[in-house]
Amino acid sequence: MTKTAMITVCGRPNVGKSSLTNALVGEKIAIVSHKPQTTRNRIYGVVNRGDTQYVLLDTPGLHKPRSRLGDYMVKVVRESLADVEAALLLVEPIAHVGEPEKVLLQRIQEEKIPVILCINKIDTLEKKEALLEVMAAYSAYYPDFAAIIPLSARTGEGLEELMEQLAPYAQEGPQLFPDGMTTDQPDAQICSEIVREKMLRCLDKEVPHGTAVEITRFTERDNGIIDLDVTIYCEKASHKGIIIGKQGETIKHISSLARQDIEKFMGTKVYMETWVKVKENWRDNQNFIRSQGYED
Ligand SMILES: Nc1nc2c(ncn2[C@@H]2O[C@H](COP(=O)(O)OP(=O)(O)O)[C@@H](O)[C@H]2O)c(=O)[nH]1
Ligand SMILES: [Mg+2]
Repeated sequence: MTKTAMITVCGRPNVGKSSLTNALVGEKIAIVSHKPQTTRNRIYGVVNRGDTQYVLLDTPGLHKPRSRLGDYMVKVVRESLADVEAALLLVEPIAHVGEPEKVLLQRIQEEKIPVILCINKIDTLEKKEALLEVMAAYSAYYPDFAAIIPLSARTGEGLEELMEQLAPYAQEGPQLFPDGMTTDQPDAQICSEIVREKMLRCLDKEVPHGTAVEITRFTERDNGIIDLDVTIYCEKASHKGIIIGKQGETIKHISSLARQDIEKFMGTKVYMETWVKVKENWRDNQNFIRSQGYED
């Protein structure tokens, strides 16, 4: 590979940034859920095409922060819009430019980054005319999109067109990631994210948003089996009860779903033990969020 391009994927929470990153990388490197604010960190996804390596930066959704963790997530978004070749602004197929889109476009303009508008989830549109209205609303607000591409991270529609549009942004430069490497996330990090994804899927309301997951042991036996100790932190004793569930049913369910995905990802058998601990108001605890890797 002789060319590289760094491309930020940004947008409001829940528009499908992580789904799109996974679809382009061809492997699940970022967790996905139907709840907003699933992604907390910047995650690199690597796509090798011909002589070019594209590095996609999957980012947290831009939102109004209500905790120090939220402040950190918004900072990650800001920083991911500097020193990249181009940005993808991912939007819902709705003919209205909202506040997060306006803020992101302003930032993109300040940094003078070319931006491609990606209208995601077009599989949900019954009438294709609706798409024209979305395009019209966005081009009226921001006439300088380098391209406008309707797509679906779910069905794969439009992804080829998107990759073609990205090609001109590649520049001569050293390969950033070795062949076969699809992300900068260490294995243990992906394992802890998978556990968090299952909590986002299995638990209601604020409970999963107040969780952090730490892999306290990650060892491989001679026969390849991996032993994982997982500690889940939650914000309140009442949340701990909910996560564990009646006779431990909920935590067993979460662990079993997570273990299946981790085994698939690691390609080997995994033994997993899970603990739940209370760490009050950790989302506002600077030292704790730093210890969880949410601060550099
Ligand atoms: N119908 C449909 N749903 C999608 C598409 N892309 C993402 N989603 C769903 O939108 C939700 C949020 O996706 P996620 O990738 O976590 O969004 P993020 O917060 O922007 O990273 C999940 O429930 C996804 O399954 C798409 O192209 N079509
Ligand atoms: Mg995400």
